[in-house]
Amino acid sequence: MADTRRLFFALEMPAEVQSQIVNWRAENFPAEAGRPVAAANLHLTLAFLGDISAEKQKALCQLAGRIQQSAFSLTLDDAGLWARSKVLWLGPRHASLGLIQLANMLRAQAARNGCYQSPQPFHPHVTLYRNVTQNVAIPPPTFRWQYKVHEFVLYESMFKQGRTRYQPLDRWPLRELRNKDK
Ligand code: 2AM
Repeated sequence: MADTRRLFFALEMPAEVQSQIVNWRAENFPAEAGRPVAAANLHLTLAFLGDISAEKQKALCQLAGRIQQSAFSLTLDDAGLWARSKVLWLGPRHASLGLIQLANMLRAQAARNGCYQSPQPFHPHVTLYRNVTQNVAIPPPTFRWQYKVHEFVLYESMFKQGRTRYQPLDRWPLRELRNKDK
């Protein structure tokens, strides 16, 4: 499509967590488990926007900038396999209210601006493998990564020379928690 970019809002993952997860993945899954997502591409999507115009991007960025949301902690302590989409994922067993509110706000703003949003409820996840082979066993839930989320990011999904890369375009801070909010 002319003059459109494939965009989504997401949470960045700290580089040290990306590399810990990739090491854990290599130790816990067979090489033929599926197509592993590159370490630098591990992220948690909040709202997928699709291929959108610069005008729509600007409108959605303005709305994103008005979001008043507190920082929150993200714990990745669950994993699962979606057989239909052949995706193996990590996610939080209990998503914080902050995460759900932020995603719901961005998804509602996207929907109101004509970006199709899946009717499925938001299921926060980090995709670890795509095209998963049928018989992959999920390791026992002894893993746990936790980090504080201070901002959310607008990414462009780019496909070049056979590789997908997610390029951060813009970012917005979350409010730091005051003592009385903790
Ligand atoms: P996934 O990891 O579950 O595939 C960039 O493609 C990001 O947007 C991915 O994290 C992807 O989620 C998410 N996404 C959500 N809906 C999508 C769609 N319809 N097409 C492509 N990506 C989508």
